[in-house]
Amino acid sequence: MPRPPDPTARAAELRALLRYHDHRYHVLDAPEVSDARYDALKRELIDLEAAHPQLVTPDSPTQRVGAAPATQFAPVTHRQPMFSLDNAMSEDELDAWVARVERALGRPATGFACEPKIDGLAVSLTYEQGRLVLGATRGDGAVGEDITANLRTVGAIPLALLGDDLPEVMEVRGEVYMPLAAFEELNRAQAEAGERLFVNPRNAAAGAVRQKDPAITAARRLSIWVYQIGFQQGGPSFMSHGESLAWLREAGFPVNPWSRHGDDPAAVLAHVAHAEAARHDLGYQTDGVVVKVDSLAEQRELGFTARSPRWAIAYKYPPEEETTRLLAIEVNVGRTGAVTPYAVLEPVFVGGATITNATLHNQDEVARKDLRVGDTVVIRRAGEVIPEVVGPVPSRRTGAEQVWRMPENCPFCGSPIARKPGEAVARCTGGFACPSRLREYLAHFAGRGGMDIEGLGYKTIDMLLRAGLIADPADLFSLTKEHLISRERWAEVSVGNLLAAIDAARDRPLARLLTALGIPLVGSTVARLLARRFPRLDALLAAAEEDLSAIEGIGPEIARSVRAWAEDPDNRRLVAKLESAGVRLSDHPEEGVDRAVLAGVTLVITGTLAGFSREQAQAAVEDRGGKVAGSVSKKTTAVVLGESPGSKAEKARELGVALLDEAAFIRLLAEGPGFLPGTGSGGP
Ligand code: JCF
Repeated sequence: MPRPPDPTARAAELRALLRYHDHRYHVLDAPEVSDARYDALKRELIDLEAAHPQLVTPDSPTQRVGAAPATQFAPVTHRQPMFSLDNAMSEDELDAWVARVERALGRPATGFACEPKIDGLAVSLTYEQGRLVLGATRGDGAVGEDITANLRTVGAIPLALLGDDLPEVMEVRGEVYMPLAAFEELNRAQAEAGERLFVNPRNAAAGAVRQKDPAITAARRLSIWVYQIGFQQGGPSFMSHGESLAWLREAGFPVNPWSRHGDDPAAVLAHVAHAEAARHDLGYQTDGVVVKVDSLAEQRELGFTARSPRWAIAYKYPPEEETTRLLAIEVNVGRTGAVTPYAVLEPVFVGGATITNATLHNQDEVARKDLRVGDTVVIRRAGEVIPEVVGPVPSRRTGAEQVWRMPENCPFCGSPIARKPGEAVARCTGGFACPSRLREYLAHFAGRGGMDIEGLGYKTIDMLLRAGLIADPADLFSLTKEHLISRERWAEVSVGNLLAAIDAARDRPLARLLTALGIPLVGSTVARLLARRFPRLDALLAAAEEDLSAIEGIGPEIARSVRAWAEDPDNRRLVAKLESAGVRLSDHPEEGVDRAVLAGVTLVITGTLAGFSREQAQAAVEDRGGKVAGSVSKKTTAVVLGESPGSKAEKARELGVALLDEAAFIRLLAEGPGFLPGTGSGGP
């Protein structure tokens, strides 16, 4: 009888087998075993590790979904910035790029690397000694988010690299995407569950990698194509981009098989045409071809602009158009009462997504395009852009098409729809009595930039409206446990959470309340300017137009809009009701920091601060009357240096601009710039 194998050896063997089959399946697209056989191997390893927990290694294929749900993602400063690419929107622009490269090099590039541009999400994967230690989003290119736990669930991402000459550290970049088949299945499941559909695979993938719970990411069946080595320490060195891709493939990464070398621009164009013709048969979305100068020596010679490498360009496919039928024109009523027509279309697949609706913006737009119900219409989608109805195809008209008119009454509440002379938008006059307007208003009021009431999304709003519990936003604050308990899916805990979240919203800073109120033209930036000058709502609403437009950053149009809002009796009633519901209508003195202490000061912040997020640091400066700029110039008062600062620090040194560490920044917030060299009274 054969002896049972030593568990340590068998675990190692199983891990090797699973890794081998993962690679065959995800990277080579050539599985050798059935799913059942693969599952049996995995089961055996899981059981073995359960019996001998000391055998579990972090890179074991059983450890992909391991981490507990994240509450938030930690920031990650990229060791090398993750640049985005310049676009070429036509062959002429591609030619122009080739010419720029030739001019910069003083000779033609020796060759090009072409690869499909994947419409997904750029991520960075860091391997130390061949083990995956960090996975991050691109973020703003300098700082991304740590999504390691989620990326570990992506089967195509190797947890351990193959080969001997592995670098000590290697950062690899790629595009995570959702294959079309997975996307369609996901949306089918969403539809069955009565959940919202994802608009396209890119959005679905973006949502999946930012899940708090890695188990959800795992269920979304993402994949990756790897396209670039970033930071590297030790290991092989490469002469060309193509060589580095070949090495990545050997190490176990999925590298797109459509990657090709082109000797000259003609070969590049031929490949672009070839890839474009095949783009809809790939099983995933591409939106162009990335062309890179292949030689790494030439890449180094070319270098970077402020935004992107000079040695690469993204050639984008032209927008895609389809025709379909305009079945009807219906209207939405938004949070300001604006009535917006939209096209109801016979579903059509264009630009990688099925389109059923498209906004028509306003009445005049429908007339200008001469759209008639029943028309055959051209639909265009360009990349990320929302679908657009380009216009009718008049030659396809039968004569049965109907000219559309704005309805006289709101389809949601029956109130008259009115349009002020000189305005493009028509509005429902029903106020909060209009259920559509109230619903949208509440969603905005409770939303992120506004009162930020956690858990109060459309689902809950719909429940509250259906139950007749709220007739205006202030009614939220008089909800009680008795109102909510034992409604479908509402139990003790969920009710308690919602009421606590609503209660917490009574105490928001004035700027948030102002944003939440939905005054036309008042977004969070304008709201902050208004609240800084008028820390009390009553004073703000009583202020004359001239006083408002005297605030820096507020023009006459915004001033007029605030005045008009303040004079509307419905709005006055709402404010009074919010006040009696205990909502705070003024800023606390501690929120009323010295709002002029940084007047005239312009700061640039670079690197990561320990005690502030970027937004917090910027808000702290702006709350004190200062400005935060994106780049260093002679006008910069000082540059604040966080952890791992970028090139802005060097620029500051060059220009002789003061550099502040975090402690000095905190002092600056408290005291103003008096202590800085060159800004003291009487200083040069
Ligand atoms: O597929 C892509 N979206 C893609 C993006 C491919 C590349 O080769 C890229 C990229 C972004 C930056 N290369 C760089 C350098």
